[in-house]
Amino acid sequence: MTTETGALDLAAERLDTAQHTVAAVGQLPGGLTPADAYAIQDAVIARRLARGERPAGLKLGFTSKAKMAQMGVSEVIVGRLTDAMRVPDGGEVALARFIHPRVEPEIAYRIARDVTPDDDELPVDAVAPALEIIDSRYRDFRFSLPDVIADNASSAGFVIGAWQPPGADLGGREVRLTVDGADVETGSTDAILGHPDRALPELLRIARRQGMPLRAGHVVLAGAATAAAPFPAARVEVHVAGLGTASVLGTAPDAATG
Ligand code: OOG
Ligand code: MG
Repeated sequence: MTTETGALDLAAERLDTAQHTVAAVGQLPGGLTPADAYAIQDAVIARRLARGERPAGLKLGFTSKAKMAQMGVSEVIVGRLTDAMRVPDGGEVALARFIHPRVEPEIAYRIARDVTPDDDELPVDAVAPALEIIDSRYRDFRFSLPDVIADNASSAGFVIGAWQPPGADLGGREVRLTVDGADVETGSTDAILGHPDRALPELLRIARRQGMPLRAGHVVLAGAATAAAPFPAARVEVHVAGLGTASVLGTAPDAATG
């Protein structure tokens, strides 16, 4: 049975308020189907777009065993990125924007042109190392699969390194996540579904099923290659062998003056 629209709207309002007031909420009532959960996500995104944000792409979640094990979830999910979530490479982000942010190393693909129903694969014109900032709106990052889908897959921010032409094999590359230069997570791009390029058909399949458009210039995040790490007031950097780096500085209010 599907949940009534009124209940879905209420859940969306709760999650949206949690995001922009930076205050965690409890999990949603049980019994939601994945379809209900994506309907809530749609309503959460509609609210953000109504405030002037623009769609910037899509992200996959739980494409690696490390992430599935860390979060106790075992199904690939999709969330939406907006321009308000983007942080320039090498830039700063105030940690006060988030409830309990974590950061993870990712691979980004750029969509070459608007995707149509006739496309049987995603047209990609560039690839880049990337960081994703995730921030569950649920207390203690505790959620069920429908909860996290409804919460836009914990999306909160993203950083894209220098775009490069596609073509080189992105499989089997070492991935490192560093904080102030020290390794905190290490892994391989093959942790992402066996090969990061496998994220693309998976994304196309779910995006189509859910009616999520993909436009020229949109970013696709393939999913973290390692578990996520807490995002501290420090410089966080992703290093992907042969592909480069992307970094962001988390800033906290200065205790002396604030
Ligand atoms: C959900 C987001 C998962 C990934 O890369 O696997 C994700 C979460 O862990 O809170 O972004
Ligand atoms: Mg991610």
